[in-house]
Amino acid sequence: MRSPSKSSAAKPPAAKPAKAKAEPAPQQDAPRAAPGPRPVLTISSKNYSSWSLRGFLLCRLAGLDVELRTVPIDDPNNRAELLLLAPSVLVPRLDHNGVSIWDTLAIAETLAERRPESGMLPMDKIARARCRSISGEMHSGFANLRSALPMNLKARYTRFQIFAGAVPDIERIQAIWQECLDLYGGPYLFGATPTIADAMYAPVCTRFITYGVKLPAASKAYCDTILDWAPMREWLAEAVAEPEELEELDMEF
Ligand SMILES: N[C@@H](CCC(=O)N[C@@H](CS)C(=O)NCC(=O)O)C(=O)O
Repeated sequence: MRSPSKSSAAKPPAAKPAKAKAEPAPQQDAPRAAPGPRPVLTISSKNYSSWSLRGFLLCRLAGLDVELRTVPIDDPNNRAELLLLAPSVLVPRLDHNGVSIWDTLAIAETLAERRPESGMLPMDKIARARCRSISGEMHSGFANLRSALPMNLKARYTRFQIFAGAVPDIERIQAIWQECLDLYGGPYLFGATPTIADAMYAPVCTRFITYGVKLPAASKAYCDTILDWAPMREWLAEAVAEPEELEELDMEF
């Protein structure tokens, strides 16, 4: 499939691999720690990188004021750079309080552990288990959907022929959303405020819109909620302004 393409953004400053350092347990009556350096979230394209988007939404959910550092991942030199940053050679990666965290689900769990008051995970333990389950399902599944409908925030396709193999993924996702909306009353998957699960499914909402996937009313309303979520609007505005264009986009990205 022909698609817009990504370019080289500015090369990020060389980063030293962060040394893992145990965080001291909080002590009673200890003075408040001075705020550390601003956390950094390494991402790639705002238009194409669904995992970068998820990482960003998770940081916003945790109330973390992150500096975004962009690494264009198509350039072999940047892959070497990225390898220094994250052993998986994948983004997103979060550097926070001297600790590096890569892989989106690990970022989600670490932030929820550090900011339990953020509501990133539902308070109720049954809801929390469901939130973790559907987030895990997104993280490890839906391969056909991800390869057949790659994220491309700028694009709009009308009469897009959806690969038959992706249809069960689309149906399963709609069933997940419907169950959550019925159980917790919306507008987010676990009720009035967004959680990790909404960050995980946000790029699916954009894919449904990009490729004109027909949706039942509840799913459509959920997608509208996600697109109107403040950090999502912030990201979308910047993605649209991103200059780069991909020549070919035939991989999940
Ligand atoms: N399982 C990883 C997936 C991350 C991922 O696939 N990231 C893509 C960008 S969306 C990437 O960094 N690709 C690098 C490359 O293909 O060179 C996570 O959860 O963070």
